[in-house]
Formats: sequence, structure tokens, C-alpha cells
Amino acid sequence: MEKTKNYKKLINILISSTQKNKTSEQKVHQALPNIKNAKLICKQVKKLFSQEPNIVFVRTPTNVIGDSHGQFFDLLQVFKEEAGINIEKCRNESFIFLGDYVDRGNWSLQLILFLFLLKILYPTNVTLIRGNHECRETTMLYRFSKDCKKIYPNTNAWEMFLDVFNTLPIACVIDSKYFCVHGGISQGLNTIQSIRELDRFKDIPKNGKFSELFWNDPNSEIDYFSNLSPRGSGMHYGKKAVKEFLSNNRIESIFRSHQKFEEGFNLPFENIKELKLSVLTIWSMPNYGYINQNKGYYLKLSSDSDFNLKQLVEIKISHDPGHEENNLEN
Ligand SMILES: [Mn+2]
Repeated sequence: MEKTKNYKKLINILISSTQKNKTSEQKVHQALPNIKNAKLICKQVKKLFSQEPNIVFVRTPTNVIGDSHGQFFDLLQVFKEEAGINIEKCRNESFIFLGDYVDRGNWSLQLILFLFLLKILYPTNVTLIRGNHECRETTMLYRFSKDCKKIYPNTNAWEMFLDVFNTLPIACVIDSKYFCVHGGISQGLNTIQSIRELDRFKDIPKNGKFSELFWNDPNSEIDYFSNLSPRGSGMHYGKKAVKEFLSNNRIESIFRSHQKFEEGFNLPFENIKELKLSVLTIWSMPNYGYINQNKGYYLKLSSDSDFNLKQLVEIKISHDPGHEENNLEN
């Protein structure tokens, strides 16, 4: 009980640092838990993730949130009510986050620790699945490793987070109808059962069937798989591959993120009648990287047949553009 109170206090400090009228970068960084508490959070959340299966089962009502990449202020809008940010919403409906929590934006540590605390406080109603950025190579190439060193100098904070990332579940299924994964389907993993049997407790390799779940993109021009992806990792999956995956597993749609669209969401197979709603890309970062004018949306499912896309509006605060890395495609 004491511990829960402590976690509640830590999450409320993080939230309230974003709510003040004149917040500043410094104030938001000061709201972060100290390294001792960050270690406790990581230890506790790692235990929870480790106990979950590769594919978590989730029931409606639920909300599906796409890439968030350190845009903490924007992500919090998912919990916005008239009186302010209310995480108690997690008592009555569940929340699924599709990965890519770190790198890019200015507040990766705030965002990831917020989500870890949310998971600790509402373990059965919060599901975090893994994105291609929750791994050693991408966090080293982009900015999360540097953020860790800057905020928690002379500690092993980065390694500590990598250790938790290696326990994140791969995917989830909502009401036995919708399959949620960061990138999409993978060549060589035609059934959900085959994904259940993978050993996920490891880093994401550059290529291969495990890696493709986090890296792949849909492409309506091809039938099965093609390695024409310009990302350097991952492949494209086509219409026949999607059709077979859905029918093999009796799934209606795949909800995924991993690609920015100006509109904030996309139906990549929209032009094919029987596959129109087969894949939905959800992009939850308005004004991605603070330099795009794109919209952000998340998906709200009140029941398995009643769903709505909800817009997330960018929260502007004074901050540095913080975007030394310009390759925004991965
Ligand atoms: Mn991604």
C-alpha cells in the first residue's frame, strides 16, 4: 500500500509539471523521479511485463494509441477531461500503446516513466507492446541513450531501460477480433500461435522474422513480401499476405502504427474492396518532431463493433526544437 502511494505521488508530479501555465523545460525535467525511484519503477514494471505472454489478450472498452516518441504533452491528452488529466480513466477502460515511446521528442524519459507507472498502477488495464525503437541500436542511433546520460549522469540508466524493453510483449489481441502490433505481419509467422512460441526476451535483431513484427510496413502494390523497404530493416507486406493472416487466425483487422501520415491515420488497403478495413495505421503524434504539420489520432473502441478515431491536438510549450536527428522515417 505504501508503495502504491509512492508510485501515485511520482506519476502526479510528472503530470502536474506539464499542467502549469508557465512550465519550462527545466521544471519538466525536475519532475522526473530520481535514479533510485527510476530503478524501483523499472524493477517493478519488468516483473509485470515478464509475467505477460507474447500476445496479451485485451477486452473492450479500450483505446489504441500509436507512436508517441517522447511527445509527452501530446500523449497526456488521451487522459484529458474537463477538470484536467485524469489517469483514473484506467479503472473503467483499458489502454493499449503500440510502441515507439522513446527517441525523437523532447520528453522520452518522462513519457516512458509515465507509462511504466501507469502499468504498475493499473496492470490489467494498461498494455504496452514493443516498437522498433525499444532496442539498443535505435536508441543509440537516435537520442534516448543521450537523454539517459544527460538526465541520469554516471548511472547505468540506459542499460536499465534496455533491460525492461527486452521484456515488453510483442502484440495484443482485442476481443479475439483485432490484432495489434507495431509494424505488422512478418514473413514466416503466419499464425498467432507461431508468434506466441517465439522467445521474445532479447534485443531486436536487425533482420529476421522476430524483427519484422516491429519494422514491417504494408504495401497494397504487392501480394506477399518484398524487401524493398527503404528503412534498412524490415520488409513490405502485401494484400495476399494480409488476407491469409486474417483468415488463418480468424482476425478482422490489424491495428498498427510505425508510419507517419499527414491525416494521422491510414487504411493502406483502402483501394481493395474486401481488404478495405483489414489494416489500420494509427499515428498519435500531432506535429511530429515539432516540424511536421501532420495530425495525430488514436482509436477508441467502446465495443468490438463501435469504434471512433479521436484527434489529439498538439500542446505547444516553449522548448528547443530538439531535433538534431533528421531522418524521421524509422
Ligand atoms: Mn516505428
